[in-house]
Amino acid sequence: MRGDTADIRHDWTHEEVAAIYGLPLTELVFRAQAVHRQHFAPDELEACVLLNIKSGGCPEDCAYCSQSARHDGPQKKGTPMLTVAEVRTAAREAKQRGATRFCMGAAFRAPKQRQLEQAAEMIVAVREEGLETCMTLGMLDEAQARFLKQAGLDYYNHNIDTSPEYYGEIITTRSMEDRLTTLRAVAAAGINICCGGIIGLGETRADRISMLHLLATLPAHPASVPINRLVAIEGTPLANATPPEPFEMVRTIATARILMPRSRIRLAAGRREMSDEAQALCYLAGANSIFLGERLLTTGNPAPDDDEKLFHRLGMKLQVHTEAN
Ligand code: SAM
Ligand code: DTB
Ligand code: SF4
Repeated sequence: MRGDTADIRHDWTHEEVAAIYGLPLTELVFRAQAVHRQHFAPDELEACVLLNIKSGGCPEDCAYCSQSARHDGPQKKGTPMLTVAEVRTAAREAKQRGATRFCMGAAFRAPKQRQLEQAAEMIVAVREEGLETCMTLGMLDEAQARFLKQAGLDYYNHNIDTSPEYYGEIITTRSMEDRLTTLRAVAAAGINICCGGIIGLGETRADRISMLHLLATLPAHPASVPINRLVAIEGTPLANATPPEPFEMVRTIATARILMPRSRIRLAAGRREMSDEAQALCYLAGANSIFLGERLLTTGNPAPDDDEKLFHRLGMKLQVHTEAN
């Protein structure tokens, strides 16, 4: 067992994770909320804003993604990287909107040196605007991770996406081991890890349990754990995937909260497609982070006004300060 407090465990067994996931929903949510309150205020949400700094034309074949050059999705073709000035403007707007973290995504398999240098300039600009920085640029080696750390990067997002068993049905152009290698490089550079997955890819409950088990048995729990609900996109192999049952999202989030008590669990992509009631259950189950703003990377997110109304109805507020701002 490792970790800084007695309730942080890295030795969860598969059976334990399955037993938690399968509890009666009322019991599961109760336990998750009890754990949540030991570490976080129950009425507070972290708000992150996403920006696609390089869209489309990606050589990878992730079956869910609109940006793969291998599918006929809306972002099959690539566009150039944004300028630092464009990124700064978007970060300023995000800050005004109440976000504390700015997450920049690029449709890369792995960044080239010139692209890393541009990313470094963006990190500096976003920090100057008073926001935490997060990037997701595909695979990194240790030298690349150290370079981003030196530029001031706070978080790196790299998801495992699904279970090791189901992974090959979703992505064939890079392996789960490749992903774990990048996560090790990011951790070695001292960058906080943001790592989660997607629900609704056609996986089974056993796959969801296995994905959670892998996340919770990493050498350190990811500081942020995004749980995405598949946004089904026309032209991708998963365009007609059956939407996940809302309670499976709730169970996944509650189990993540119990397994990784100090991590920020993010109700990530897919909120626009969820009812207010389903979202509220996710917050009750321990989700305490969201993407704010009308855009994700290539798809829509709830309108900020609608979010404000919902959070008001639920009596929830956005987190105001972080260490970085
Ligand atoms: N290209 C980089 C990579 O994949 O590592 C970074 C960007 S990629 C879009 C980041 C993550 O967003 C994916 O790993 C996946 O978990 C999530 N994602 C992408 N498309 C999605 C979709 N349609 N629905 C839900 N989540 C999605
Ligand atoms: C994550 O876990 N979800 C975000 C972020 N990390 C990069 C991406 C969601 C993308 C949703 C589909 C789209 O907009 O293309
Ligand atoms: Fe490329 Fe990332 Fe989309 Fe996969 S998820 S196709 S790596 S942009």
